[in-house]
Amino acid sequence: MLRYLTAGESHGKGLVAILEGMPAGLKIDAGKINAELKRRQQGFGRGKRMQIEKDKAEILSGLKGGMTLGSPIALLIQNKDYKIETLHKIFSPRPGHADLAGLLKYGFRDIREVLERASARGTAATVGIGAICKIFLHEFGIRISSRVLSIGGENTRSGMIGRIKEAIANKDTVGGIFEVAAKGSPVGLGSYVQPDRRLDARLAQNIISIPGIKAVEIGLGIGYGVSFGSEVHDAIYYSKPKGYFHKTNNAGGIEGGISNGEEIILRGCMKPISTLMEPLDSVNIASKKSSKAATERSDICVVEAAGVVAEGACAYVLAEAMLEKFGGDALADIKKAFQEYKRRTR
Ligand code: EPS
Repeated sequence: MLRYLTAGESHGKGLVAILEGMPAGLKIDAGKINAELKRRQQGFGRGKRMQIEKDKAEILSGLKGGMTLGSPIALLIQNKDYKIETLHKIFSPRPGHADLAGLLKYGFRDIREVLERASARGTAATVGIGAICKIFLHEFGIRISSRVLSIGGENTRSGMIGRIKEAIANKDTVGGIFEVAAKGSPVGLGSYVQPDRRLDARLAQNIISIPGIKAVEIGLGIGYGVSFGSEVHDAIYYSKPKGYFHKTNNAGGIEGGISNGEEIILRGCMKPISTLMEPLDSVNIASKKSSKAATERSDICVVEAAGVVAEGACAYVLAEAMLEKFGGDALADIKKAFQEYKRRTR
């Protein structure tokens, strides 16, 4: 089935991703992968690193003449800011980052050795994989988008910009909430028969594994916890031209761990970036004396970029679920199975 691995450090030579299980016969436009990488680099509140990098994916394998071969697709995104061997050591872990737990876990004496791989720089690889999955999903009319819902509790455009400016002025950082929507998913992706086959569980895992994400909700999410059933369950209707349909979508397109044919909607909550230019209390790991946490060049707010990464994660899960349901080694076989299923469920 579909699977992927990534490798790479923030200031290493580059990021690598291998995607295996894409069927043969899919046309890959490298420009589309690079457009997604560019989207990930944007948003008000990004730091200086994004002025250095111009992320571009080199496709190393899996394609001939722009068409997939069914073999593993390997991507390489080179780091312009390659300097891992010469960077200074870090001794004061940042509260909120992987620094201290990672140091103790791996037995390092330099926090640098944790943060190079724990860095959200690695999300560029996820976006590259997600872009290929999006190209696959487009063949079936499935489209994924995202938007920022709020930053620091503000949900108007000027309010959100205001919060980021406030964070910049105070040498602080700020988090927020983004929403991802997938239009055009067929009914029947995922299954209730085992916990690890549930589509909502798989989406949640892939979204919460993006660095900095502390909560995920699907559809009405935690809003269900303050409502009566009669107020929130999506009533079912039928008409000849439409087939079965709902007038509301509190379920966020998933019932019983299965896509129900409505738009799939999920939200992620991103904590404020943990590198603060006015650092919090910490402890020097060499002297064990109190000190302020290390300061590193960083971003102020990356909620918009996190939404782009979450689109990629969502695309990967939906592509995997599509391949499970309609699986085949050639795109033409999958399309045939998909059309047949559409006819049956119409
Ligand atoms: C990032 C690149 C990194 C960070 C950021 C994400 O670059 P540098 O460390 O060289 O500035 O800006 O990662 C973090 C803030 C973090 O805490 O992990 C990127 O490419 O998105």
